[in-house]
Amino acid sequence: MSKIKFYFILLIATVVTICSCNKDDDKDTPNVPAKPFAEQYPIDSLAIHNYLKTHSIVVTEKPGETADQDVKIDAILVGGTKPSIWSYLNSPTFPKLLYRNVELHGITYKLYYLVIREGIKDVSGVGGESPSNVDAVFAAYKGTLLDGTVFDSSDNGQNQFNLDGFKAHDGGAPVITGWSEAFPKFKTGQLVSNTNGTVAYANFGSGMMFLPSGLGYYNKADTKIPAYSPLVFSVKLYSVKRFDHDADGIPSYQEDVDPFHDGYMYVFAKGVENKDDTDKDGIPDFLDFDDDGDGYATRGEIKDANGKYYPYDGALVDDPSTPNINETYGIPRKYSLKYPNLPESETNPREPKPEDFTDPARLRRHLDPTCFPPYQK
Ligand SMILES: [Ca+2]
Ligand SMILES: [Ca+2]
Ligand SMILES: [Ca+2]
Ligand SMILES: [Ca+2]
Repeated sequence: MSKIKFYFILLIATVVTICSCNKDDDKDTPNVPAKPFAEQYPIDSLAIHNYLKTHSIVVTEKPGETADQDVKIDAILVGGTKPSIWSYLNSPTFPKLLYRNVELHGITYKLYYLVIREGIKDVSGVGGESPSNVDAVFAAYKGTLLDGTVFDSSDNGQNQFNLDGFKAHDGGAPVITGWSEAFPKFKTGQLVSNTNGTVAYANFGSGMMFLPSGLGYYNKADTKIPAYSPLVFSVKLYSVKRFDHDADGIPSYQEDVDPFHDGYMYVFAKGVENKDDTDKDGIPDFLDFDDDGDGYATRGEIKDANGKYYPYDGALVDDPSTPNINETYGIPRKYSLKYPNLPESETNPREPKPEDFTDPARLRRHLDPTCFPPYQK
């Protein structure tokens, strides 16, 4: 079976299931019957709001050590004066409590997340990257229930968590929906050491997620997590692994083609509008090997005259080994109709000016169904 088909079947099969993140074997604890989501969510929402208003945090600052950005959560006692997590709501400085709306299960979840520290880019351009909801992350985390019970944690930073809603693949484990919805709001740092299986990162993003049970395990129970438990995670986002689900040469996160490039891509039922589906065939671009539906595979449409793939946005430096290609050009707009048989080259005097590579608002040619692919017969 082709890789593309494999991925697509996986997605259809699992897109609305709730996966687990290192969940313990739950054979001994039967699941309780599933309630309507619209019935459970208001209960969770109230509990989460109450939690945010009655708990405070202390963050460990130990750069270079595993404990850096560990979060200690304390209940605020009556008369206590510590700032609640809620006091950081929309704060102009970090920590910042923010939320995003997640449309799922026929309701709108308000997913709160706290950005304690924003991951930053270093001088060489590493770090400060956000995963999309279909990438994988390397992260440390600690999961607690609202009563403070710790049900799971990992701080070695070597486990890969796939946010994409598929079953395990490419060395990563699937995660609960809330992780896929919240991790894109955090940013990565830089690997500074990797000795004897212990990794250390600097400048990584850290924070917390407050998940209603519908974005967690819902009615699935185990010995540590009762059914219908809202979940609190403190997280450290170390690094991101990008996928190219449809193997068309464009990483999935760059197939996030809605006008806002919001970092989220979904598969919807046919007939439901999907802003990340260029040709509206029901298959979003990140799973569609012919994004514009013109009968030519995207993979062939993003090659230059020498059969080399254009980088999506253009590389930082021009590769000196390919004198006829300027790698700082991303995938161009429609191929020149004036000189349809000439390679793009900044050295060829007959070559049209490369303005069609540089306009950031250009419609790249693999997304333009009127663009005849120059290198395919
Ligand atoms: Ca792709
Ligand atoms: Ca999107
Ligand atoms: Ca499509
Ligand atoms: Ca095409």
